[in-house]
Amino acid sequence: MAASRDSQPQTIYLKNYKVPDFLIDETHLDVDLQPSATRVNSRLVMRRNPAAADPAAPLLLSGQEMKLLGISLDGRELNEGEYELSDETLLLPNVQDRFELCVSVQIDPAANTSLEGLYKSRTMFCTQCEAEGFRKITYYLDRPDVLSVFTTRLAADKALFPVLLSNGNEVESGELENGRHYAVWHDPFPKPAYLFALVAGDLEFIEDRFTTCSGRDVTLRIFVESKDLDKCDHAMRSLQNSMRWDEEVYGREYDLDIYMIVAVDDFNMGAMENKGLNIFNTSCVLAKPETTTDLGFQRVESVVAHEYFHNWSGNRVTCRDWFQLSLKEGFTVFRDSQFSADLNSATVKRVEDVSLLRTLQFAEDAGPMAHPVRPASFMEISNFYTLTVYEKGSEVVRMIHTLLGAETFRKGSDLYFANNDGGAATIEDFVSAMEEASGRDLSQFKLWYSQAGTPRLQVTDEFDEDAGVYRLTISQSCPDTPEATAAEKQPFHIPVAIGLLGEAGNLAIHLQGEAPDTETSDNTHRVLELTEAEQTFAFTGLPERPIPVLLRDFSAPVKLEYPYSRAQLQAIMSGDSDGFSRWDACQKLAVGVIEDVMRAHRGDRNYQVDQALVEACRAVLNDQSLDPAIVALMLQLPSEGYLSEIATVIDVEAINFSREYVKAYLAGALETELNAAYQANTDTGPFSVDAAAMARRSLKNTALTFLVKSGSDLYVQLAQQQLDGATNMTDEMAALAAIVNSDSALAQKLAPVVLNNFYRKWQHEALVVNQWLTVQAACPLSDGLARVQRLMQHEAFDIRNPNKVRSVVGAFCGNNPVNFHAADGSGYEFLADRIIELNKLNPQVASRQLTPLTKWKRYDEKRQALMLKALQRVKAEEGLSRDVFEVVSKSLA
Ligand code: B3K
Ligand code: ZN
Repeated sequence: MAASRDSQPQTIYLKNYKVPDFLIDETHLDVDLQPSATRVNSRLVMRRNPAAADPAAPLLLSGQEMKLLGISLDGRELNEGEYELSDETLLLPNVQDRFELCVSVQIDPAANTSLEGLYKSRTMFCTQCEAEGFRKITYYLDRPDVLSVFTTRLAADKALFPVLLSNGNEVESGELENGRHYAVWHDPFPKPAYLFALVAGDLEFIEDRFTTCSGRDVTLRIFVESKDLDKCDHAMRSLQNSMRWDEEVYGREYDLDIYMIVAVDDFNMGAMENKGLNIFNTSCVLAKPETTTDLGFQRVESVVAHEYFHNWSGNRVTCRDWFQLSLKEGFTVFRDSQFSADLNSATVKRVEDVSLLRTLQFAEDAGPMAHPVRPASFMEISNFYTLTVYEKGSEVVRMIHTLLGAETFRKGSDLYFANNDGGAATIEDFVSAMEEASGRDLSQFKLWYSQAGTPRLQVTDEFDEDAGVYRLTISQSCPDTPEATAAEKQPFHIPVAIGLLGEAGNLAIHLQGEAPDTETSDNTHRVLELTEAEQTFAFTGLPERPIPVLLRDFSAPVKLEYPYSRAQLQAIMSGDSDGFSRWDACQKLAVGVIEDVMRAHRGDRNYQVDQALVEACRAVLNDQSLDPAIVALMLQLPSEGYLSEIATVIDVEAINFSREYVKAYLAGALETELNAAYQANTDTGPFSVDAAAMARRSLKNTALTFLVKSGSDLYVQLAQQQLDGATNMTDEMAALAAIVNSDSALAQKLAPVVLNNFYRKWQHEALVVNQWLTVQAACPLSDGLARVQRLMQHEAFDIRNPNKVRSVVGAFCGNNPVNFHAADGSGYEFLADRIIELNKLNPQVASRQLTPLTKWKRYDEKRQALMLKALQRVKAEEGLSRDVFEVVSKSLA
């Protein structure tokens, strides 16, 4: 069981950072694995840090949830009076300047349901140490600025755990008595404890190789349970592609002789970049066409890449302290998004990233947990693995890339890696390398790291026809966030990429007062730099009043307001050269049309769907020059999550009703085109996961979803045919969801049957069953809570498995707004019950699941009261984990 605390958690501040008093040159671990009584003996070669402030400081080690068996200092056993033990620390008041410390502890991995530290996942032992899990394995200086060379000896029962792995290279192995065996691993690269890993299990592996740019041969292994061996090829290819890409684009070569990935079923997040031994959630490694959707394939590719890229941005150069988390996470997300953009469609990737950011990160920025990309304080660091640190952090790096250009950015990243290799760095180190490479002053830009909240840009324009001068005036502001009021915030340095669109296409851009030679090769695209609260940019030589295409490629994570007419949006949709802006114009048009219906719905008036949207969508469907994936994205209406994020007060029912209404209307009006798109994009040949094939499936299934929405039995039957004949999970799942989510009589008659058949067919594939759970938990039809309660009783559900919790609780509370926000508050009470239950088992998952309740201020008064009541009930619970306490108390503050 996870430990609970007696006292209120302390807040930790960035401004109080101090260098460690001690360093650990060598860490020798001897781990004797037993499910309920694992013995960990450590031998630490330590010395005082010459840079420490206090040359006589006592030695304070972190450690929790373990039984101390013995301590010796330089070979002498210490008695109880020579150290002080508390729930979370071990203090040795008197140590020399150099010494060897040996500590022996006993831990209970089988009872560790927090999935942090050493734990059991099904039949295997594995670890998760980031951020502060190592202190559950042994007493240690568990902080990222203490780097040590690790040697790890593992011993376990050979029949049950034939494979024994840790970081680095295996240097020894052999047999022991009683059917046990051992292996010794040595990692030559000094690393912080959060990158330590061990695995023991009955695993098999696929193996391949990679020859690095300097000609070194690296062995690549992916370890899984034998039943999953047929699902590793895509991850292996993704790994090889990542290794090649990082050499080509960032000049980064892999450093060890072996790279291992292990897949485990019970994992709190996607994956972990432990040095040389990545541990992955099965959902982010395993993929084969029959069981995995295209989205699943893409996720595997990007997570494999992300963890691989951490070998440089995270491992070779790590973080000085956890406030710098975005230094490795923001940068690595940026790197993996560049990789995915390069390997697949750049526009599709950009649209997906921006949708996530605008829906979920913007909501985080506007809620009680809002924090800067580099937070100034926290109670529990696990709560700060957020969309802000990851996705907004990536956008901040992207802005530097935009401001500097690819070539200079690369010089900056080379400098950053060279200057900080083998060390623990800060965000300043990163930005100053970029400054040095570019000769630019990024001090104002750094406000992106310290000021929370989503900046708001308001744009007005005027055109002087006689002079041919067009002026754009942009003003910026940033709303209040917990750490600062709007008035306290300073203007950001914001790159605003623009185009100017004329009747016949994009116009040449001449910025007034700028010498012609500063123009870029593409004179129809410019990056304006907004640095003041308000700034005017004048463009000369314009033959006509242009339509401004603002924030192309989403050049900054801001909310931009400009009063576009629907005709202007249509013009951008069909005429601009930036794929992202075309999609964005379509979204804006759809938002306007859905809002029309919402207004009519509230006022009980007749609904009218603006033909502009219908015709725009028709044009998109008929445009043979467009990538089918883009067509699919343009047709998909803005999500309920996004519509909620931009609403003043979130009216869940009106949002759901209006969006569904417009969808059904489009389905009817565009039936012919949708049908044609369905037929034209149905592949009969062999299955492929290349971008073109995925694009066709995406459009085909988008068309199917619309067609089923039209209500005609014909299309429900089409979905059933697709379900029965599918040879891949993308088609199968899309058809299943279309039937389950349709309220037509035929679909509702079919739904229980197809769900049952599906379960019977896939019950032995956990990842497929999770998708089956999600489809049902997220189904917006009435009685959602009853459905979810039934799912929780199903044999396939297990509250100890985070993937199952996300598939049922997460999908219902986060992805099924009409049911979760039921007017009687039953959804809120359900979530509070789950949080209370999970708090004891797995605090990290519990606190993550709380997110929907933290947004209570965004709803009507009745719902606010009910959400508050649920939060207060959680807060009143005895023994709240630090994780849940922090989120719940900040939400109620
Ligand atoms: N670095 C890990 C995240 C660890 C989360 C710990 N609560 C995975 C990643 O971002 O690559
Ligand atoms: Zn990461």
